[in-house]
Amino acid sequence: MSHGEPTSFWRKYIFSVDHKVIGKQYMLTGLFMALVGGFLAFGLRHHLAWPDQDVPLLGALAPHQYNSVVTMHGSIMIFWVAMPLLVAGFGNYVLPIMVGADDMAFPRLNMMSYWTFFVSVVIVIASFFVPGGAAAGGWTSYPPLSDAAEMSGVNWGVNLWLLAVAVEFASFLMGGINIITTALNLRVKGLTLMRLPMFVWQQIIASIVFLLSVGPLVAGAAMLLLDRTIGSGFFAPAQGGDPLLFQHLFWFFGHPEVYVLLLPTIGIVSEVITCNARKAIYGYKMILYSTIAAGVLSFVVWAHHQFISGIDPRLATPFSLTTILISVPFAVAMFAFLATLVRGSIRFPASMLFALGFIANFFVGGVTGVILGSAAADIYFHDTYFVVAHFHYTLVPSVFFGTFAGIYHWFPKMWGRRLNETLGKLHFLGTFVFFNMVFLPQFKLGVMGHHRRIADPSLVYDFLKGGQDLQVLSTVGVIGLLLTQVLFIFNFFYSMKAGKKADRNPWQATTLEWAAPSPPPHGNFDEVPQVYRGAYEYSLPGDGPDFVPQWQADSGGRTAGGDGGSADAAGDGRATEGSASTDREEA
Ligand code: HEM
Ligand SMILES: [Cu+2]
Repeated sequence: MSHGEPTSFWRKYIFSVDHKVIGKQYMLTGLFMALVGGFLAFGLRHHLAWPDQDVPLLGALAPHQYNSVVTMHGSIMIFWVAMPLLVAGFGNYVLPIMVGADDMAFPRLNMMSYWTFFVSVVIVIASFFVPGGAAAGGWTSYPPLSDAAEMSGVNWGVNLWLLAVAVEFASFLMGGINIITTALNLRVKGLTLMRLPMFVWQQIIASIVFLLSVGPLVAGAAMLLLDRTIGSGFFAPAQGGDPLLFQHLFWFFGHPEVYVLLLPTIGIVSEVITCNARKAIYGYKMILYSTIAAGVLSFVVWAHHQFISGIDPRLATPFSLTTILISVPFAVAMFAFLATLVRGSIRFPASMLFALGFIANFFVGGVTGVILGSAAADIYFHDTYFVVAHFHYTLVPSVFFGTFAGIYHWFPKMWGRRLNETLGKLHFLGTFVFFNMVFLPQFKLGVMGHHRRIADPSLVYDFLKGGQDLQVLSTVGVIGLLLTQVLFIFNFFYSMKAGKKADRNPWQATTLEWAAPSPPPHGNFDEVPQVYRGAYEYSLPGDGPDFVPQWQADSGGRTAGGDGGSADAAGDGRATEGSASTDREEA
């Protein structure tokens, strides 16, 4: 665990084993890939709105190129943006400090996982430049489209895509082991499981779900690669194979994966909301057990992606039921967030706005998911823009609203300086308005019956031609959305160098990362902290600050009201604190 402070430039910034450097590496790589994925989205939308014009930089998109762009947009956003930002970026930077550790449990493995990830980035970028272009079988890579080069017109692109995905999974397997071990084994004295900040819990659950779900897809990817290279025929009906098998292997991973992206954001939003409402999170245990239940349930919903793929119709009802059931634990979390706000003394920094924006938008994604979960409705909506709108209303809030909430919240810790709040608020406003402008019209298009993944929009049925205005509206929205991000990029790099200096605890928060200097030195803390209470003791009555941080021994006799995080600290835990505080005075 402990390792000396690095001295050379290479060991300090490039091949670093310090979790903070690795966290930043993941975050910057993820943000860079977001530019690539965002630009591809712009390319798609440009083509859909004005099919006969050239897309800037990409040229006129021929159908097979359109397919490549869709595929690479989706894959990059999920595997090379969401995963490195939410799981690896925040997980690496924030989690060890939150549990009071001086680094991750396995620092060298951690470095290896980042550089393995980096190799996958190089492979996936290279795949754009090989003959035939990048993969074009969809991010789901279903055979037969992905099985033989004749099907999608792409050969090397698909091989490289499969390789890149496999390498990135190897990287995240290492990362997941590190996160779970660090969170469970490196907790400082006093940090019992029920005192863990919600963010730490959500990272643990997400990592477990990822580790358990990824195996089948790695197998599927390997089988597909063998089909393509040595003609094994696992998924080729002519050789006795079955393409449906791949769909099962893919979605057994694919659906849990969307929760792997959602759970860290639930963690981030928990921290931001409770801190800025100055209230203990409502229903700490309820949120915890609900999200564990959702993690378990996520393994038995996958076939809702296959309602019309030719599975036994008798299977549709059980999968409908589990799908609709899984909305309950997430609804519980959302209502708990709302209850946390009730009678709070709410502040609205940019982080809080993004957290609230997450709730509002994710609500739309969740409710439309319940609609699609019903097999009968999905038969109509399958593969229409309704689905595109639905999953973007879940993914964009999780990935971007969550990431932005986290960055605005933890930036002062990470760089020792503060982001500009006015720019942050404008950034939120633009992101919120334009995001809705992009995807709200697509629900209407979907209800009209407009299919997605149509490379040549001029070929749509006549009755859909009236939907073209909605396509244009959506595209104008994405231009606004992308331009708005310039505010963030500027703010990010400018504030890193010239922002207002931040002290240790600029948000008056309670969890351990705020006990460390901003930015934390190698080893994180001046002295090993100790935890005396639950994670969220806010709005305390009496004089002085309205909160007592986890590392403070003496609360001056004030007791937290509210629910949840304070549960075990408010009870008999308190009786032993007298002795704990003497320990601290001696130290
Ligand atoms: C910046 C805003 C975004 C825009 C304008 C956008 C736009 C699009 C468009 C036009 C499609 C093609 C739909 C179709 O024809 O089927 C698409 C597909 C997709 N997007 Fe996005 N997207 C955005 C953000 C995201 C994010 C943040 C994620 C995930 C983290 C994401 C994940 C996907 C996936 C998985 C697909 C399906 C790809 C496929 O069909 O293979 N998108 N997006
Ligand atoms: Cu699903």
